[in-house]
Amino acid sequence: MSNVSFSFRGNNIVREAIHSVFLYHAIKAGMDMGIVNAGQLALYEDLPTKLRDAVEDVVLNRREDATERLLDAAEEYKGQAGGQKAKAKDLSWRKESVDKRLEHALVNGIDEFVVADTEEARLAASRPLDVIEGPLMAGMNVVGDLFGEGKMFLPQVVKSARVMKKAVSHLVPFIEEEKGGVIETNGRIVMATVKGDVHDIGKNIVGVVLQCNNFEVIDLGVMVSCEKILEAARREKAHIIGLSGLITPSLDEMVNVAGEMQRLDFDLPLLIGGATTSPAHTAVKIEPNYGGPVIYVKDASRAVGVAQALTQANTRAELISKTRTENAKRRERHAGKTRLTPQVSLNRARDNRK
Ligand code: B12
Repeated sequence: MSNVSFSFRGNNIVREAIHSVFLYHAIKAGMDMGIVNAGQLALYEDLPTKLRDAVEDVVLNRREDATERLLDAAEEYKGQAGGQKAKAKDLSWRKESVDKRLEHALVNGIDEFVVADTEEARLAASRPLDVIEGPLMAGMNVVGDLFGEGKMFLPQVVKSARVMKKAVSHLVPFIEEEKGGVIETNGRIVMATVKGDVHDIGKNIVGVVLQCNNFEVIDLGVMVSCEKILEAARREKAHIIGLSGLITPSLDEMVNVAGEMQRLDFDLPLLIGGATTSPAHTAVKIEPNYGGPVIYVKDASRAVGVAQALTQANTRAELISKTRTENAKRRERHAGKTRLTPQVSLNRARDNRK
């Protein structure tokens, strides 16, 4: 990547802006591989408008005088530290609310203050888990949106994930502390991120929270094949299987796991979670493949209630039948959506007006 900005050697702010603008447009135009220095990459969204416009004029060859204008703009930044370094020194964001500071740290991959800020948020929250499901998840959603829009790049998301993991590991002991002294296990859960998917932050949080509520969690890790998951469930005599998935292909893999559970005569409840999963997909695509209970779980807090209800004789049947009814309703609604009667023309519709 750095080749495209070589003529601006010594002016790191401009070089980083060129990298970021180039990547943003090249990826949109179909580029699917590049070698970048993640430490020398500005956030497209954060580039000063004047500089971004000047760089875009050059990269996209938008105007005759683009070169002169970029050379002029570059003068302003000569000799200054690169964007990332300058940014690290600019601490004005430290004056914002703690939620905003956590978001800033996640988006910019800054781990320096994240433990202190997470602690501040924890002290203000009623439960440590609220910090994860509140500001930290909100911050990761901003990261996800910027990434989805092509304004953040994978190396930057990796940095965000590291910051998130640091925040979560600060909170884990406090989540564990809430557990109290009870040792008796509520049940055994085999959890995995499905084959092809590497996302594990959410799954790990769910695992910790379940353990803190006296569930024995057998975490098989990420990219786990269906065979391994089902083998482990049989071997460990699990009471529940939990699948996590965050990318679209994982949705199909979950359908596959459900089908295999049916084929191999499983009857364990199957919990479905992760950012791309949904109640609708669970009801429409996954449940019809498996005769056992299939339950979509939105977050770690809800996972505990669902797991408890499933492992207690007096609540199990009710939860299962409630979920089946809800899933059936979702399927009906979905079928209604696809069974659209052919649309009439605008004039016909107007004629039909009463
Ligand atoms: C961090 C991140 C990464 C990190 C992951 C690091 C790690 N160790 O996990 C890295 C950089 C490695 C990464 C890689 C990729 N990512 Co990514 N990533 C994200 C991001 C920004 C945040 C995910 C996260 O950790 N969220 C915070 C946690 C706490 O939330 P959560 O996982 O949803 O978990 C909660 C609930 O869902 C639930 N839950 C989760 N699992 C389970 C399981 C059970 C059983 C239960 C009950 C509940 C439950 O409880 C949790 C806590 O409440 C998301 C965006 C987003 N908004 O989610 C994109 C996102 C998921 N990634 C995306 C993509 C495209 C990718 C890549 C394909 C990019 C690429 N081109 O290579 C690769 C995937 C590679 C692969 N094969 O898997 C897309 C997926 C789009 C899609 N529909 O397919 C997203 C949505 C970003 C986007 N908007 O485009 N990514």
